[in-house]
Amino acid sequence: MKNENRLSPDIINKTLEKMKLGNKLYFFEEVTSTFDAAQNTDVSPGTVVCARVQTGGRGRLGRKWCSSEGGIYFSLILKPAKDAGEIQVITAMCALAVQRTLSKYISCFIKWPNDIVSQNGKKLCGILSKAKISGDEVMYINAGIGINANISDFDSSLPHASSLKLLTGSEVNENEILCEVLREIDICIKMTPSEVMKSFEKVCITIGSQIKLEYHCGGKSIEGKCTGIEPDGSLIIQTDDAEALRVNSGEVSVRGIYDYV
Ligand code: BT5
Repeated sequence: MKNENRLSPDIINKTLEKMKLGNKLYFFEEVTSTFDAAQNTDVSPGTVVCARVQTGGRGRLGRKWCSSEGGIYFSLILKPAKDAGEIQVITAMCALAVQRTLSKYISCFIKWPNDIVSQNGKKLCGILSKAKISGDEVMYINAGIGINANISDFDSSLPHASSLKLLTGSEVNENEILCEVLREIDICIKMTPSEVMKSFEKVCITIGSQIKLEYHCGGKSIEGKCTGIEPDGSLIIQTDDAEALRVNSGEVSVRGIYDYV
């Protein structure tokens, strides 16, 4: 990879100098997960904890996040306005910011609730937000974002994964992408939750699709058509028996009827 395209803490620091988000950057060559690194670091709202490689990158429900060199792995520390319930909106806001950034490179969409996928349904980014809670208080929300920027190959166990480099045929500048995502988050953060969700809906590939909801508890699955998203980020599903369901990302995973998207 060309040196100028690799993550560089000096370049990131210089670019983010005047911004609230990213005002404090912790950069690591390798961590287990940026969630762990953030736990062991003195973080405040706006802090970014970024790593070139994660040896134990995490997805939802104990899934693994492949974090080899060429990806952009970071946690952004955000202070929520009210409570942990906002976590769904924060994830949506980050997804919107990443979709807006990556669409400058390639046509891409949001797959509810936390994936950015290319036109041909390949996953380019995953987002996982966690609340740090002390007693009754939410201390902060850690928005963890992994973007497949310059990864050259993926394990055969990840047939739905791809990277910007693989899909566009050229390397991308990781510093530009990280800084642009933070700039976009800074814009989205000033929007109301319903404004975020309206913009989210416009680029969400799940809406209007026939999908399968896989419940995390009990192994139940239901098919239906996704008709929209509530201002709190919940998905609205119309099932064949005319009953509209509302589900949140803690309850279900979404699959296409025939494929991943
Ligand atoms: C996610 O989970 O998509 C959330 C990923 C969050 C990663 C960031 S990186 C910075 C921060 N620190 C961390 O440790 N994590 C966060 P989920 O929706 O559960 O998707 C996980 C699934 O995506 C896996 O089970 C694989 O099938 C697939 N997968 C794993 N690595 C991938 C990759 N690099 N690209 C595309 N798909 C991947």
